[in-house]
Amino acid sequence: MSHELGRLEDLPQDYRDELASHNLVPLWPSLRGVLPPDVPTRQTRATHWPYQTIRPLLLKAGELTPIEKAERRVLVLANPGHGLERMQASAAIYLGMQLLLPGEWAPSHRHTPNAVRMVVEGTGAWSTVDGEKCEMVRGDLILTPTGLWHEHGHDGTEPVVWLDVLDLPLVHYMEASYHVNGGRQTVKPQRGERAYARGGVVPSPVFQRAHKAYPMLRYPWADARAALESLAADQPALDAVQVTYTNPETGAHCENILGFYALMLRPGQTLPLPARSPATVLHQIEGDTEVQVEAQTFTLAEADTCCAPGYTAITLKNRSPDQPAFLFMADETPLHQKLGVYEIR
Ligand code: 1HN
Repeated sequence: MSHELGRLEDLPQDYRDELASHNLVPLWPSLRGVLPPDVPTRQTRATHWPYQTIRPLLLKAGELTPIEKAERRVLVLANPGHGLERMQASAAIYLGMQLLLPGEWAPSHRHTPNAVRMVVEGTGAWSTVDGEKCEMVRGDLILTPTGLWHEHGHDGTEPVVWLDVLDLPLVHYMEASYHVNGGRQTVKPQRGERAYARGGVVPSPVFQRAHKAYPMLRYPWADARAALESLAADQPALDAVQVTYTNPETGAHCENILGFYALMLRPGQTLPLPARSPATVLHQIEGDTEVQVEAQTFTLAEADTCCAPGYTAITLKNRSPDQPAFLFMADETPLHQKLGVYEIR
């Protein structure tokens, strides 16, 4: 049972002033705020960012701001519950939509926050990560984990857009966020997605392994989609047709802080997801999904993105009676699990 605790105003002003002058604060007036009963207070609000709203504004940014003046030309998907200036989708997740125009180059740098890109639109762009040149195709997931050099270029003819997902809010909060600029990388002939394309059959440890923390950097959508279709076909009773993007050498999450997944909803399927402690981001790769988060309902059209706070149940419904829907999902599961605060309610 929680009872009322003393308030700051209950204390004499001269005592409060004296505490402050010595950099001291009484705990009891703030105790319930930092430790609320039963469920955490969340700033994260369920928020929907339709791509049809973002796209023209992002193309306008392409006219207004040359790449040299931006380095990364991004519109940040900011959660109003946190305040837009904080540029966070949830406590640990940053989201941005990035535009690269034909011929442009976003120069090489590395930084402590981990990033991934989910390719949304266009062909001809590439990201070179740690010397590996990764082609960018719609639905591909490309990792730029902590500390690895990365740069983006575009040899095609149409705008290319991708969704950036970073753990920047957390790393910044930890006072551990910084970057280093570098020169154009030398591309080495290596393609992790080919060596590791066949799940159970991986390069042998002694001979072929690169002994890198991140052996696979590009996860082609064609492979993730095929894995989902196989699962759905072979397990007709399976509700959650979902795959996790993992490190193929360890089976662990592919990055340290955020988790990444692809999900298939069968035609007309409704999928309830239990309330779990981590916040969740959903991005529609193909089809249309109705997303219900507490009292709110969003309809995700192709390339739309939304987020939901932790400790909240989510219900997904594929709106098509005859086509599957495919979603990309990002969440804070590895972070919560490593810190021991992960819960399913
Ligand atoms: C970054 O390095 C990229 O490399 C995109 O494309 C977005 C947002 C915050 C900090 C670093 C990129 C970023 C970022």
